[in-house]
Amino acid sequence: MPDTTGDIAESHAVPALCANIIGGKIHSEGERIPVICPETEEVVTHAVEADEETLDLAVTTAGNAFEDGAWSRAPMEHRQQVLERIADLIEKHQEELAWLETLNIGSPIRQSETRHVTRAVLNFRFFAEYISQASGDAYSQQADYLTFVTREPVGVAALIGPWNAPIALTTMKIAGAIAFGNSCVVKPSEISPLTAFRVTQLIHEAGVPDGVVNLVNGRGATTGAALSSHNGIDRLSFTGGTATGRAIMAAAGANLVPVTLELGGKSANIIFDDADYERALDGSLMGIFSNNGQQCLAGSRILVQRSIFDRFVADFVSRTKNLRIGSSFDRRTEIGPLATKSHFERVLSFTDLAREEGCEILTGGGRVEGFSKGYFFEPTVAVTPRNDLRICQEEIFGPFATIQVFDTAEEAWRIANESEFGLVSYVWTSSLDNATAAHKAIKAGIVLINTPIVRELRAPFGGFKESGVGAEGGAACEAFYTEQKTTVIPVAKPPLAKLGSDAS
Ligand code: TXE
Repeated sequence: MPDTTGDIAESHAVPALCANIIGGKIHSEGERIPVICPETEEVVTHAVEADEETLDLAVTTAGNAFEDGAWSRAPMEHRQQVLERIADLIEKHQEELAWLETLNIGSPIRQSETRHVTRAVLNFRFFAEYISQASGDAYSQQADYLTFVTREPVGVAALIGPWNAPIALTTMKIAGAIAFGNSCVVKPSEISPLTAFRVTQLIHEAGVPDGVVNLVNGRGATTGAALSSHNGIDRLSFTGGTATGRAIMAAAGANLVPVTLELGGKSANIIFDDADYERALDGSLMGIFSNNGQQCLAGSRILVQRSIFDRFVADFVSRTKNLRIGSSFDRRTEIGPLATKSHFERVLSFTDLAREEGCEILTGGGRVEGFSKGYFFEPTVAVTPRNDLRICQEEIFGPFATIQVFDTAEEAWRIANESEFGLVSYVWTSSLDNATAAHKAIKAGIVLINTPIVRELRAPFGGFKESGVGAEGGAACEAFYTEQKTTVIPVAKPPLAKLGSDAS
């Protein structure tokens, strides 16, 4: 039986309804979508689906708020203060928001508290600071002319969020969009609307004018599709699966709307025999099992150099068997339930596939015993003979690691790059040659050497290949959420042709 004697997080009120919030007002008419707790399998509340008319109202309201200028033309210092206030409010409600996130998606409460909500606070603080430092360019090389380049907000940003880390990832989009003066329409995943609803309320409480941040709920095929094809939006930022990203980019492209897409991954985690062994082991476990394995940057393909392969596999499996699986509300829990029933079934299907493809499952592969309810999937380790198998090519998005042996650095780079994805790669080595070679050889947007994920908000976060288009981060968001304007002024009176006069 699971042990539930640990430090259980205090419970909080669940919003009676995750309504749409448009122009600062609650809109509760529309189809109800049940919100299910993955641990109890109970419906905890409902989200209200925005139909096409409601969605249209949200986009129009965002556009009007932008034109009105109360936010888009507000002094930078004012926007900065309000962003800081949002961060303060999220911090003040940290326990509540972490609890709601855990209730909604099953992320272990300590991770919700120390990673997800903390990151949401940081997102707003980061952009508050960033906008005060942003600068433009000026060119004076051309005699008699001064040319300067400034940036302006673009208008309405459509922000479509995922369900695996909703508060952390969606607030990155909101903070990035509104910091530069834009309005936005936020659509959280229909699976995980809870924290977006509360954060939108806090954003209003902090003093963002009505209409600047509008929240619409709904399924991807209805509300999401209507939002991405709406001709009133000026930018679209999406985090989610690659297939959905493809559809969204096509829809936005029809209106020439630029997109950023943060999509899936199947990241290699390469361990050389000269690595700091304990740190590599710890980092590899974190890389695949954090957030119940539901993360785009999971180090899901573990590659280990031959001389340490057997030892590493034995230690990795032993630590995996030791992971504390339990209620996500227990602060000691390291693995909680997967977010939804259908996702659980999908992850489970990879167990049969792994066996069919000739992999050896060393631990896990099934439903965790001892729970009468909940989508608990066992942390799983499979040794794979080759990298071209589906098990090594498809994103599983669960606590499911494959381990493969390699001999040389060149072989490791080849395997790492043999993927449609290219989001992240992890490399563990004490050799400077291996580290610099990894930097050059690996085709991924982020290369992490001797560390699990570290999110540097100043730097771009985005994937190569099918892992994405564009990036998020300080300068990347500034470029995406603003338009550049070039202004030319003569500083002398250069001669002009006198067309139509006798002197011409
Ligand atoms: O996500 P979807 P799904 C990966 C992961 C997972 C797979 C599928 O491998 O198993 O994607 O997950 C909205 N127009 N990631 O299907 O569909 C939807 O409502 C507009 C990686 O659950 O991508 C939700 O708000 N919007 C990942 C959002 O897209 C649409 C995070 C994400 O849902 C839409 C999540 C449409 N036609 C899943 N269809 C990451 N990169 O971190 C859906 N949506």
